[in-house]
Amino acid sequence: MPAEPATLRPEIPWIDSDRLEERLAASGAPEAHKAFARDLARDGLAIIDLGDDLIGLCERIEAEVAHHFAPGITRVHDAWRRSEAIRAVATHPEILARLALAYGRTPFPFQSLNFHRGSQQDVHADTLHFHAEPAGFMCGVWLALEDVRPESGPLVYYPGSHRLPVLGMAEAGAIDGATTPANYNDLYGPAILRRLDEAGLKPGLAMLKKGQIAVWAANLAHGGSKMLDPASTRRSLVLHYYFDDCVYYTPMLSTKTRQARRLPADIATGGWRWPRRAGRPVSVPAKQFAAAILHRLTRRTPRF
Ligand SMILES: O=C(O)CCC(=O)C(=O)O
Repeated sequence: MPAEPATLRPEIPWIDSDRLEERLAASGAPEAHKAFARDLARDGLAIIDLGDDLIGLCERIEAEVAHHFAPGITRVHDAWRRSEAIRAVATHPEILARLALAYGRTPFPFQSLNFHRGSQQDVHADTLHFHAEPAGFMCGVWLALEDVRPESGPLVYYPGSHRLPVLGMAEAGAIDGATTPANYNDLYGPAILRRLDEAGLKPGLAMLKKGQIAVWAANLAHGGSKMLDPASTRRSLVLHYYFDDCVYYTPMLSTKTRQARRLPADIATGGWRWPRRAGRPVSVPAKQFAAAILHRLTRRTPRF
């Protein structure tokens, strides 16, 4: 998909803009894509249903990652490097076209997570972990590799919470630059739940069928609900996307004076994307650069 000329790239995602309808009308996009963008703008989560199109890929993903799930391992990071089927989903034209329409920039997938069971992950927004400048150019894509059952700990989310102010560790009460696993759990978790409660937002469960996809906006509060049956499986694939020509960083590890910049991978090429501001490359700390090179050298990604 060709990148838009830099002059046409919006500074805020279309889904966050009061010009969304104007943009959709001018796009000539299929009605299903427009409905997706409207749902994402309104709720912060939207469903992509490609009928049976992804069923075969779901089965291939399961076959390609099954051997990673040794006893005790419930999530696998970046299996895209070894799974052609994950790369095929991550770069699926139907997903990329919807994201490009909703955001107004060209998306690229940079990370994958496979789950065998429910994650039971605490409620959070991805804006704490993966943020961008300009803000909002990041989203999560969740593919059901099997029908989700209520007892398996479905993905939980709070419709409308993407419109709340971004909650960082400082707003949650942490001393600047002092994020630790303990204060993350003690401060961030309760703070986001308090905000959701004060805003009167109620949770929903993503009861997806095999092959259906949920896309969430970066600031949507979400997590994994409690597994009512500990033996149940809930096989799923999570992909994280950034958009071109942005600065990518980790707010949780940033301070008032130091932005913890990222050098995200690009699943489409197996390489990485250099962060940019208005078309110009920005600096990346040597540590991140070295980590990206090491990653590249030690984890071979076959071409496809
Ligand atoms: O799949 C889940 O249970 C939660 C996933 C999640 O919160 C995430 O990937 O950010």
